[in-house]
Amino acid sequence: MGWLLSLGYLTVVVAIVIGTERRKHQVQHGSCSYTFILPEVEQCPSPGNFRVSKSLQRDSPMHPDAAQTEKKLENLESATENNTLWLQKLENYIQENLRSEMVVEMQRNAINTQTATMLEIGTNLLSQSAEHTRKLTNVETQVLNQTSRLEIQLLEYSLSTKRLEKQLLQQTQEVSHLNDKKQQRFTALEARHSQELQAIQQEKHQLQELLDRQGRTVTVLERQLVASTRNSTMLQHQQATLSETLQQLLAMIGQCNEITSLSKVKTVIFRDCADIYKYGITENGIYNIHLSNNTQTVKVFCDMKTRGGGWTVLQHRFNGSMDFHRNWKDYKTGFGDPTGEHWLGNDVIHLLTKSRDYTLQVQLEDGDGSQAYSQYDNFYIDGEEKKYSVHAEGFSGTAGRISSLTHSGTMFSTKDQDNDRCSCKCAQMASGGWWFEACGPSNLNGIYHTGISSVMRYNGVKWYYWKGPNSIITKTTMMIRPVEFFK
Ligand SMILES: *[C@@H]1O[C@H](CO)[C@@H](O)[C@H](O)[C@H]1NC(C)=O
Ligand SMILES: *[C@@H]1O[C@H](CO)[C@@H](O)[C@H](O)[C@H]1NC(C)=O
Ligand SMILES: *[C@@H]1O[C@H](CO)[C@@H](O)[C@H](O)[C@H]1NC(C)=O
Ligand SMILES: *[C@@H]1O[C@H](CO)[C@@H](O)[C@H](O)[C@H]1NC(C)=O
Ligand SMILES: CC(=O)N[C@H]1CO[C@H](CO)[C@@H](O)[C@@H]1O
Repeated sequence: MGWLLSLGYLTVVVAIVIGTERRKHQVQHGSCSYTFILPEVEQCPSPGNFRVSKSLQRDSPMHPDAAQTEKKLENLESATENNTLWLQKLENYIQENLRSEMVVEMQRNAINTQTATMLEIGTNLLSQSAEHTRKLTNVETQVLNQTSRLEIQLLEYSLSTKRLEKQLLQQTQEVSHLNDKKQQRFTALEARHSQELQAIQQEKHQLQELLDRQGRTVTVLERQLVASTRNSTMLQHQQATLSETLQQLLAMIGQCNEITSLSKVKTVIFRDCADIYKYGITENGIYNIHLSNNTQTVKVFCDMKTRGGGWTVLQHRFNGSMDFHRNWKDYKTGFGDPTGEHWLGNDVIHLLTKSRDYTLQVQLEDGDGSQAYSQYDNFYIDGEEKKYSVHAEGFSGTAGRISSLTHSGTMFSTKDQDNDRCSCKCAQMASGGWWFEACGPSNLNGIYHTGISSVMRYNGVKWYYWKGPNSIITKTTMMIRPVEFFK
């Protein structure tokens, strides 16, 4: 197609050339050049208003000189026709020549275009390759960048690992340091501990020694204490003997005053508290008395204040500290201390009341603090062979209008000797030792109860006709005084 187009273009060029330059025309085609000299229309004689157009000539009206001119015109026409023909021939020739030339040219053009395209392609390829190289270089730079970055990172990593290694080293060093310190401290501690242990052991030894010493001193002290108590008892004995001698001296003085004769001096023997009182001792306390036909002395409590004084106490209770639920032998010999709660003893009471006529007084106090007494003008008890049978006459007093003491002749009973008139064992039921009948309205040796209660206690301290069976008696005293005390 391109080939046909270029051919067309050439023809047109030739036509224009022909149209503009008639006289001389040169056509250059490749190495050949063609020069044409063309006939000129202007040299021909012009018949006035001549028009180029043949048709116009033909249409114009005929002139007298027209024959000649017509001839000229016909010549011209033929010449023109010849020229034209010639031109046509020429043209044809040229065209033929041209055609072959054109073919070559076309081929050349084609080659040229091919080379151009090839060049274009080459340039394209070159540009593409340049692009590729650019891209490649980009990629390369990127890769390089990445590698460098990686290298940097690697460097950083190595740096950090180095730092870590350093830290590790430092830490291990510190640890080893610490371990060393610990060991040192341990050893120091161990040493201190051992020292402390030794010190403690030494202290222990010292303490043990101290303890031993203290024990020794304690034993020594104990021995001394025993000795001193012995000394004190000895002193008490001495005091007692001294007081006795004092009493004797006092009695002697009294006798001296009475008799005013020193020749009749004899040792005075006190039979009871009344004797002592009569000799001028009017203070309550413990005194020794001598029983008749007996060298033995008996310690008694003397009440020198109550109703004239001179009372020898047989029984006394006031706080329940002494156990009165005892056997026959205890009641026979007596128990307790004359300063506290006690029973003087049936044998002593028998010996006393057999040697003189005695009045018995029973003093009572209850939980409310109210006091009362019962008195028996004549009182004595038999010996053990008659089971210490009681004999009491001449009742009076404030502790009941009826005597609470059992009938005369009632025998004494304890938990181990049942001498009552009951099928039961009163001493075991009512407790204590007493003159139980069956079992009787009194028992001053019963269980010592405290507190106020409406519950009847059969085994309690009892003096029935004073306040009935429910009264709690908190203080009891049985004491005797010779009948002729005030005579
Ligand atoms: C590597 O690439 C980063 C962006 O990805 C850029 O900021 C940096 O400057 C580049 N480094 C080099 C050395 O080209
Ligand atoms: C006991 O008394 C005797 C003398 O009777 C005396 O030598 C001794 O030192 C006394 N002992 C004490 C511990 O007082
Ligand atoms: C003391 O003994 C005499 C005879 O030695 C005797 O007659 C008297 O009854 C006795 N007195 C008493 C209390 O036993
Ligand atoms: C009872 O009295 C005696 C003598 O005063 C005393 O030793 C004892 O501690 C008293 N007991 C009670 C329980 O109050
Ligand atoms: C005017 C002109 O030159 N005419 C010629 C045209 O060509 C023929 C033959 O070739 C000639 O005979 C004419 O004279």
